[in-house]
Amino acid sequence: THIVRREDYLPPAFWIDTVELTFDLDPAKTRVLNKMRVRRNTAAGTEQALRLDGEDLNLARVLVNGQGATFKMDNGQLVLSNLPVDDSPFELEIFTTCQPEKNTLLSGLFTSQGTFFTQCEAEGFRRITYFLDRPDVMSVYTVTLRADQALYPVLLSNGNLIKEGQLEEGRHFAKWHDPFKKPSYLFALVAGKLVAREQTIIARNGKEHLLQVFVRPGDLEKTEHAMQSLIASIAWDETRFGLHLDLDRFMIVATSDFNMGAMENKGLNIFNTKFVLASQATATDVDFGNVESVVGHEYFHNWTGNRITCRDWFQLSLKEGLTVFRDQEFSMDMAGSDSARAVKRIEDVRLLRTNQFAEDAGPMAHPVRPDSYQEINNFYTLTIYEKGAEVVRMMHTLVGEQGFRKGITLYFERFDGQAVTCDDFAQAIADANPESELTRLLPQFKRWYSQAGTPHVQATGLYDEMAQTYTLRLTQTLRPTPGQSDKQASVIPVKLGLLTRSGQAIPMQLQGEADPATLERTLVLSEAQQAFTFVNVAQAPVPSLLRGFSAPVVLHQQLDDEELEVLLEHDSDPFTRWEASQQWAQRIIITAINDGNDTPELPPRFTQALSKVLNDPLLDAAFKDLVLTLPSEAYIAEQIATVNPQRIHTVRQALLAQLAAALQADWQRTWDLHHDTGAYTPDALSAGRRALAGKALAMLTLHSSTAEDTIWPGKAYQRFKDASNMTDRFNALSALVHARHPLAAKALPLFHQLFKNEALVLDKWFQLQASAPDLDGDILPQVQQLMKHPDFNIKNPNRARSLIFGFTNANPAAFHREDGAGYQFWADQVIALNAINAQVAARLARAMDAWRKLDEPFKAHAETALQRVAAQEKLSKDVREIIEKALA
Ligand code: BAL
Ligand code: ZN
Repeated sequence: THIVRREDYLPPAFWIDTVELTFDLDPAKTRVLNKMRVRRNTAAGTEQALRLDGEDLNLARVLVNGQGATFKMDNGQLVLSNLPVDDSPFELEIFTTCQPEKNTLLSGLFTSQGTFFTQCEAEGFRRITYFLDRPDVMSVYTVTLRADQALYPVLLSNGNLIKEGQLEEGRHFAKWHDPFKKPSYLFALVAGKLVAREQTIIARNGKEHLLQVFVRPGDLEKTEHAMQSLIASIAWDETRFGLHLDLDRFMIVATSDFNMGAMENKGLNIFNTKFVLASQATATDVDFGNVESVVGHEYFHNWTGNRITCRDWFQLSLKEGLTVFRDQEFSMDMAGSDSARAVKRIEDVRLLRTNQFAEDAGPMAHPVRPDSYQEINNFYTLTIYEKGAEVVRMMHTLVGEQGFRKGITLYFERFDGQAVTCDDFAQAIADANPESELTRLLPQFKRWYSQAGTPHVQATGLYDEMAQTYTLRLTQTLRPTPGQSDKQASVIPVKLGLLTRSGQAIPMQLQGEADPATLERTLVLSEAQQAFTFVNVAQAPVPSLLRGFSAPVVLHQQLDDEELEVLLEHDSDPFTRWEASQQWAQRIIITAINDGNDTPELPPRFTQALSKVLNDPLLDAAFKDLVLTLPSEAYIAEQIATVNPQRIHTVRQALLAQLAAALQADWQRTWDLHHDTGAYTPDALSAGRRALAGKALAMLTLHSSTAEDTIWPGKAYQRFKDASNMTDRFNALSALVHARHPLAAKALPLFHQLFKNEALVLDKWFQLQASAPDLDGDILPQVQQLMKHPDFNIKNPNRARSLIFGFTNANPAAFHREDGAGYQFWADQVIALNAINAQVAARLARAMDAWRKLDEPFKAHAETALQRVAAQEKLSKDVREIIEKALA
C-alpha cells in the first residue's frame, strides 16, 4: 500500500500558469484538449521531469510547443523529460478521451440523468485530463464546451461566459473564462437540459451580480429557499467579515447523483439535490435548515478555500474547519434569538460528540491536520470538518469576536491568491492579537492540529467555608490513538459560571486578582493539572462548566441529582442547562445497563424536572425538544467500554416508554399548545414548535401503542394524511413507524403513492423503514426486501445511503444481531458498492469502526465480516484503507 505523508511534501517541479480546455461532450466518449502554459519552478530544481497525474484516461497525443513529444508512462503518470532547465514557459497540449456515462464513481466527468457534471475534489481532475493535480498548482482557466444543442442546451463552467454560438450538425458551444487562478480541484463543468431561477443583486459596493440556481425542469419551484439562502450568505459575509462576492456571476447547479453534499467550484457550485431543493410539501424544517447551511458553506468557501486554498491535502481543515465555523455562525445569526442560536449550538455539539468523538476513539482517529493517508477521500471526516471548526471556535473564544475579525483580515492580507497551511492561519490570527492568550500559548495551542483523540477533563471542586474560597481543580488526559502513543497537554478554554443552590449567579474573583468579579469567565487550562481558587464565595457553589461547549473535550464531574437539577432549572447558559438533562439521563441509562436491569424506572425527580421544562412558558419549543430527547443509542455506546447494542436499546426504549407514560398529561398539553403551527414558514421559531409538537405526538402514540388505546395513533394517522407540510406529515408517519403501530402499514404505502415522483422524499421513505425499531429481528428482512424495490438503486448515492446506511448506521439494535446477519449484509453491500463507487463503499465500511468495543457474540461475527471484505481481491484503496485500519 502506498502511504502519502505530510513530511514528504515538496513544492511542485513545474507551474501551470494557464489552461485552455476544449471539451467535445459525448456521454460515451468525450474528447478533451488541454492546452497549458507551463514553466519550471526553478526553486525546486532544474533537473526534474514533469510528472502529470492521470486516471482512467485514453491518451491520444502529446505536443510540446506544437511538436510531437516523447514521454513515458509510469504508475499511471505521464512523464515528460528533456524540458527547459530554466523557467522559460512552454506550451503543452494533451489530447485524451474519457467515458462519462461509465463513470459510476462520480469523480471526474460523469453523467446523471443525461446531464454532464464534474466532481474534482480531491483528485478527480486527473480523471478528466493529465495534470499536476495538487492544490498548490494554481492556474487561470479558459474552457470551451461543445455539445449537441438539443440534448445539452445549457453549457456552464467557472467564471464568466465570454462567447457562445452555433456549430455544425446541431451542435453549439460556450466559452468561459475564470479570471481567478485556482487549483484543479475547483474546476467544474455542467452540460444538460436545465432551467434556472435567476436574480440580480446589487452588492454594498454597488456592483451587480447575477445569481442562478440551475435544476431539472419541474424542480424550479423548489429553488426559492436556496436562492434566498444564497442572497443571505452574500450579505452575511459582507457584514460579518467584510468579504465580497468577487465574480459577476454565481451559479449553483443541482444533481441527484453526488457523493458529497455539495462542492465549492469557483463560481459554479455543484450541489446534491438534497441540499438545494426544498418546498413546504416535500422538505422538512431540518431540510430547509440544511439547505441554508450548505448553500452558506459553499458560498463562504469562495474566500476560505478558493481565494486562499490548501498547500496540500493534509491542510484540508484549513478550509473545511474554518468554513464549517463560518456556516455555523451564519446559521446561528440567521436563527435570530439567543435561544435559537443556542439550539443550533446544541445540535452542532450533539453531532460532534456522537460522531466525531467516536471517530477519535476508533481505528480511524486522526489529527485535524493528518500526518498520512492512503486515500485522501477517506479524510473528508468529522474530525477535519467538525473538530476543525471547534479549533477555529476556540481561537475565536481566546481572541474575541473583534480580535477574530482582525485575524481574518490579516489572513487575507497575507495570503490572498495563495495555497497555504494550518500554521499560516493560526499565525495570522495570533499575530493580529499580540496580547491574547492564544498568542501566548500558540505553539501549545497548535497541538489541536497535531494530536488525535478527544481530551478528557476531570473537574473537582472544593469549597472552604472558613476561607470562603472555592477551588476548582482541572485535570486533562488524552488517551493514545493509533500511531500516537505520547500525548501532551492541550490548551482548553473552559467557560464557566458558579451558581448558588437556588440558582443565582455567584460573582467570580480569582485569588490575587484585582479585577472586579464577573458572573461568567473563561479559564484557560494549559497544563496537565491546574487549580483555580475563587475568593469571597459565601456558599458552596454549583459549578456550571464548559458553557457553550467552549472546548471539544469530554468533561467528567461528580454532580449529584440536586446539582444537576439546579443547572437544568436555573443556569443562564442554555448549553449547560441542556447538558445537565443529558448527563442525568445518561447516568440513569448506564446504571441500568451496568445493573443488568431491563426494566429500570425513571426517578420521579428526573421526570419532574423534565416536566417543569416542558411546561415553562419562557423556554423556546426547540430547546424543550432537545432537553426532552434522551441521549441516542450511539452516544450511550460511546460512554461504555464493552458495548452490547441490544441492551442499550432495551434500556433506552424502556425509559422512553416511561417518559411517555409519566408525562402523558404534559405531552397532551404540549400537543394542544403547539400542533397548530399556522401558515408554513421554515424559520427557527415555528420549526421549533413543529419539532415539539412532533415529539409530543410521537410520545402519545408510543404510549397508546403500549396501552392499546387507539386515539393517538388515530390522530397521528389523520395528521399524516392532512398535514400541509412535510415536517408535520413526516413526524406523524415517524410516530406510527417508531411506535410500530399497525397503522404504519397503512400509512407507508400511501406515503409512497403520494411522493413516488419525488426522489428526495422516497429517500426518507426508505430511511424511515430501515431505521424503525427492531421487533424480533424483523428489520433486516424488511431492508433486504426493500433492496428489491423498483425504486431502489444502489448506484444512486442518496438512495444507497438512505436504505443501507439507514440500517447499518442509524439502527444499532437492528444491525447488531446476535446471529451476525446484520454484519453479513454490511459485508455484502460494501463489496457490491466497492465495484460501483469506492467512496460510498468506504463510508459504509466505517460502520464497523467500533467493532472492537463490542461484546460477544457481536464481536466475533463482526471480525468474520471484516475478514471477508479484507479477503476480496479487487478492493479499492478507499475501502482497503478503512478495513485494514479496522483490523489493525
Ligand atoms: N470541499 C468539499 C465539499 C465541501 O466541504 O464543501
Ligand atoms: Zn467545505
